[in-house]
Amino acid sequence: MAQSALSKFFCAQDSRNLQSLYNTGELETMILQMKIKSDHLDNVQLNIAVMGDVGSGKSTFINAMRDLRRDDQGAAPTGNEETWMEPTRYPYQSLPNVQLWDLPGTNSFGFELNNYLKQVKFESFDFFIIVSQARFRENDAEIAKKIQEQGKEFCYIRSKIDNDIRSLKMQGADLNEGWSIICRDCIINFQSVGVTPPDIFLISSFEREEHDFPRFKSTLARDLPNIKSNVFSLAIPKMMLEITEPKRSTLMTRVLLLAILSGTVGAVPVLAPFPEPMLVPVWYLFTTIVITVSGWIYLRKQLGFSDRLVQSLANKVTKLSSVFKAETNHRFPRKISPAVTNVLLGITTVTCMITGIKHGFSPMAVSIFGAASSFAFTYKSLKDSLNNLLETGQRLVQAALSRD
Ligand SMILES: Nc1nc2c(ncn2[C@@H]2O[C@H](COP(=O)(O)OP(=O)(O)OP(=O)(O)O)[C@@H](O)[C@H]2O)c(=O)[nH]1
Ligand SMILES: [Mg+2]
Repeated sequence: MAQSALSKFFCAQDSRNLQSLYNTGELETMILQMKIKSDHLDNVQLNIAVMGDVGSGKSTFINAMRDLRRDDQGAAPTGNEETWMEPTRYPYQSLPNVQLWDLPGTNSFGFELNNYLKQVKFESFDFFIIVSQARFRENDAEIAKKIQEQGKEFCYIRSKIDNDIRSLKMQGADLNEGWSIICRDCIINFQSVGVTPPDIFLISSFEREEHDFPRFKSTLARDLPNIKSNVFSLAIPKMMLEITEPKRSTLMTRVLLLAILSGTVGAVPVLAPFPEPMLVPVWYLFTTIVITVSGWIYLRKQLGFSDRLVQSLANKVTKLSSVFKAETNHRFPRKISPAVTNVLLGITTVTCMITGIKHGFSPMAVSIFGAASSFAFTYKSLKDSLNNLLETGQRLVQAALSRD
């Protein structure tokens, strides 16, 4: 089920289209096309993982969701002796494009959580249902933490509630109060491990019209669009990586060529020594700056990134301007460091050259040093600029497409 982020949301033709818009510098049109998609995610398939300890009632719950009994054709195998070791997919006909995945019990691989998560391809699921019986489990808390770390959502099902009701009745306890205690206990347990408590449902898979079962089904149907758009937002960085990678490679080759050009031009005094040695640093400085700045303008143009773009998008996408400004301000300290490093590198190089000339180093040696420095300076500055522009483009897309 491993699927690229782009192909999950866009058909092959649309993906190619997005890539070609990006390649031709039409970032704005590309963002608007992605925005249209993010508003219409009806056809996107949602993979819901049903997780929980062995025997917690996952398979029976999936059957109940699909209105099947254990012996019906297509029903998930259930029973105390059944332990299903492979994630298995079951379509949920009540909601289009929703697949319920019956996962092996979280304590069924011997059990090392990270190993388990890897085995079941945890990251490929979009939404999670944790099924737990009788009491809150340590594994439930650990899984919940992992889900929230991914920025995804989940709900918590306390299964076999018919058993709890029976024992409450046998003890003569108040059912409503028993109900509240169970919910409160779950909330406290989630909070104690730093997890924001999810929606909690108390259900019996044998009593599908009772307790919280009907509420669970309607909540899932109601929340589906939000879940999908959250999944879309989370996938944006991966999608952008897929879209930008071919162009990034091409531009990196151009950066290397420009750096070689810069180094070669910087080496001119080696081939034809200047009559005035002090002209060597001036020549170095001039050629390096001209080539680097031209390269930077070229990269910006190639990536279709401009202030006009931000303004134009801000007019079309609500709140984009403020979101973008906030993001930019937030990241400013991190972004300034490569620029400062590059300027310092340039100043140090020129100072070294001048000092070298003053101390009688041969103009040839100074020129070779200048040529090597020209190459290094242009390469580093343009590489940093390229990464910077790609990152800014990505944040722009993220800001334009995220939920308000
Ligand atoms: N009383 C009661 N029993 C249930 C309920 N749901 C499941 N069971 C029983 O619990 C046992 C385990 O149920 P399964 O659905 O197979 O549990 P599972 O989580 O899929 O188990 P593994 O696949 O082995 O991890 C079975 O005997 C079910 O009949 C429920 O809501 N109420
Ligand atoms: Mg099972």
